[in-house]
Amino acid sequence: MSIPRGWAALVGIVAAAVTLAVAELVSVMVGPGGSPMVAVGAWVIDLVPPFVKDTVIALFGTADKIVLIGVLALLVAGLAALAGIAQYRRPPLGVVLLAVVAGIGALATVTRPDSSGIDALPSVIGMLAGAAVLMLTTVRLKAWRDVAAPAGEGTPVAVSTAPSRRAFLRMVGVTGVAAVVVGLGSRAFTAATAAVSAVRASRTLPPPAVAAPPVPASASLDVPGLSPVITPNADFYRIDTALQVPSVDPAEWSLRIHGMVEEEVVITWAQLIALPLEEHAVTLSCVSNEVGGDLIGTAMWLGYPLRELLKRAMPQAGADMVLSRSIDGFTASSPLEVLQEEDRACLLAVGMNGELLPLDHGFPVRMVVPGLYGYVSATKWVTELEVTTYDAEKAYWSTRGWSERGPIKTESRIDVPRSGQSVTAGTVAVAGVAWAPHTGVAKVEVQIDGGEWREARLAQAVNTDTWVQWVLEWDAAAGSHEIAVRATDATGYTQTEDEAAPAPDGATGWHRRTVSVS
Ligand SMILES: Nc1nc2c(c(=O)[nH]1)N[C@H]1C(S)=C(S)[C@@H](COP(=O)(O)O)O[C@H]1N2
Ligand SMILES: [Mo]
Repeated sequence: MSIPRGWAALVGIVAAAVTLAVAELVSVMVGPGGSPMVAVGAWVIDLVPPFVKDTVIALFGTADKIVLIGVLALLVAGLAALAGIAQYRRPPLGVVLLAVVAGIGALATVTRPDSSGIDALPSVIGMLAGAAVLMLTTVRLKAWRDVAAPAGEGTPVAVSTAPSRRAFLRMVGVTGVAAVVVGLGSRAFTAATAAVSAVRASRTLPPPAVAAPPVPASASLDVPGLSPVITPNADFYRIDTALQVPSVDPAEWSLRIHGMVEEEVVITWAQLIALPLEEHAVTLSCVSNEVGGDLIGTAMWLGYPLRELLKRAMPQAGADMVLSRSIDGFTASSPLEVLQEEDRACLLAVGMNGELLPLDHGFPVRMVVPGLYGYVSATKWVTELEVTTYDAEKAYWSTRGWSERGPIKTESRIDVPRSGQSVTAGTVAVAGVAWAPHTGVAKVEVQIDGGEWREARLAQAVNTDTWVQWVLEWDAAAGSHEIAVRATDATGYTQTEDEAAPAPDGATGWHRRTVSVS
């Protein structure tokens, strides 16, 4: 008895299903641009000549995309069957074929507009998983064949093929079912994100009742390579514990304020955006930011002051903390008195730089607190504020060794010249940003090769809650030079030279950079 070729083809199809499923799973994490299926589909749509497109649309109407997916699926299944047979007959030919097809998927993902290199990751990881399945299952198939029709003379009368057949079928069945479950599950996840993206796109940002003054031109120094005063949303750092960005429909969103309050307050999206919203520029920083790091950005936030909501709830005596909770379970502990300060723009924010919050920055609603690191204040996808005490509750990162309170430390960073950049002797602009959120930067000084500290020129601060740009014209001579920077804030505190790691409450030290001038 010989093993029908159909089994080898099935092995190929299961391996391809695993490849696609794993690729979908990984693209849940790296972003929808990583799905090879979607990217190849889009690629084909771009590539086919218009008359083919028109014919397909004429024939199938709005089902054209389903037809496209169907044709692609048949094509992939055919190639996969071929790969299975090739791997069975002439290993590693099947794996090579699989790699080529997955390679096309990877190429399609990275050549899409606004894609990045990381978009190839799902295809590559999917390919590795598929190749492993292809090789291992082919080995099982051969084990079954060898028992069924052993090489050499004679007919095996007493050898049962059942165990090796069962082992093979089990492997094919389990991996096949797993691939379908994981693949469909991942797609559903991605589809939920797509649905909320569509909801977001269909809504407009409510106008501010209290608009921020326009960012003055004098807040921006004209130095190439310097971080812009307002960080575009697309460039804004993102930090959270969410493997998949939560999909929260604003129509279903509400915030509940409870705990040590006289009056429990529940507010819906419609109620929130009907309130007089305020606009305020705030620099947000991550406590994990290393000296010189880029986990910091500044945006124009639009939201309603938390202090006003807390006034409605009327916190009880003895409460000293607000534990904000995200829909995904993340929590942050902010000092109650900070959120109640009359002159601090602690916002329940819905807008970021003139747009509704992007999904990964907390859509529909997040917190923004000037002067506090994000982990103790900037809860995204926030749904709950519990008024409580530091004694009673610990927030997410505080149970993992980070400080319970996290005021942002005064720091400064050199943006240009960049590390390793070759600089021509003569006048060189040394420039960067400095921040002391909710305090304000008073002075920035630059030191070259351990010499005198020289005062940099500060741009105008947008407000005391934002970082400020600085520049120093440096007459650079040939050779290697070390540049250091330090800021002094409005309280008169000058950044310490002592280097501390980010844990438990923020890095310290002077940012230094070595540049070679020729
Ligand atoms: N739901 C939720 N909110 C969160 C976090 C998180 O992990 N989950 N991380 C916090 C941390 S550590 C930081 S630094 C800021 C980052 O906000 P951003 O991603 O918009 O820059 O979000 C805060 N809010
Ligand atoms: Mo953070």
